[in-house]
Amino acid sequence: MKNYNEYLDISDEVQEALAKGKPVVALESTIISHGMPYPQNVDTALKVESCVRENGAIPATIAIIKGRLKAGISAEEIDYFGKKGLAITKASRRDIPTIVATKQDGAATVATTMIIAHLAGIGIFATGGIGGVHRGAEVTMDISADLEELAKTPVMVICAGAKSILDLGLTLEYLETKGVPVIGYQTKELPAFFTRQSGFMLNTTLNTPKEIAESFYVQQKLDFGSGMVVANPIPEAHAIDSRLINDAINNAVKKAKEAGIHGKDTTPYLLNEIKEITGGKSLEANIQLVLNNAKLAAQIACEYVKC
Ligand code: PSU
Ligand code: MN
Repeated sequence: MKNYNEYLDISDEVQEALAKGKPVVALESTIISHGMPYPQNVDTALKVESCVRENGAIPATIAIIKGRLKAGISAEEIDYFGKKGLAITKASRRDIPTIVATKQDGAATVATTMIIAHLAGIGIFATGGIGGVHRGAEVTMDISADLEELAKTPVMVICAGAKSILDLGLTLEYLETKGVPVIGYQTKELPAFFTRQSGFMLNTTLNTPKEIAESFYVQQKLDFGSGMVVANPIPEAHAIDSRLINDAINNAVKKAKEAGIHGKDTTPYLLNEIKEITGGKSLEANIQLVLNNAKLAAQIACEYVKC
């Protein structure tokens, strides 16, 4: 059996699936603690795991618990993360060494989930939205560590694009510079999380899970070392009217600026503000798009094991 990293614990179920070459899908935990309120966060995380199973793959929710890097956590542990919410440290790459050394808990962002998934030998990961280049980054330099991770860690991230709390144009430019493929799943346009469209056209569109899995396989065989983004638009029935959501986002961004919110608090602050402004509409859309991504990720994982 593979000699895993000394700080890593892989659940029995995930270890067995990996050993047998079964499809596995990684899931993040910051979306649980920082992305949604309790109890919807726990309910969603458990539903997402079920959705992965229903579509033929094994889920591995990823987190840091008492300094251990975990690939595959229990329903009790998901509940613990959901209840503690913002009191858990949001852990990106820079935070991992100290959290592990001091045996703390950490919620895995997209960057950290990619790192732990890769250590565990999991290549496919589903979430809601990735971090990116924030609006005003030309002054604040607020660029999510998620983008740099995509540049250097070979994990595929299936998401609903990115929220327009970010500068989506600059986010795409950054990923292009770093050589990260951004594949539109049955779309020519980058989806903007709550909406199917953003106005930003993509370089690549693929229409089947098989084509996506095969593209990722080639990227691995070429040993590029970088990740891949699969942008999967929110189902039409759950999309939010773009005028409504853009107004909410613009107001939230303005309020964050006035309140002096910065650094890693920015994304959770904006998500909560948008939820308040839309009267919970954004939360329902968020839940639906994560489920939609989990389904596609499981389908891709099922094709990937055949490559
Ligand atoms: N975008 C969302 N929901 C989220 C996040 C991003 O729509 O929950 C979380 C993810 O965990 C992502 C992190 O990795 O926020 C990015 O934070 P930052 O912008 O501080 O890098
Ligand atoms: Mn940031």
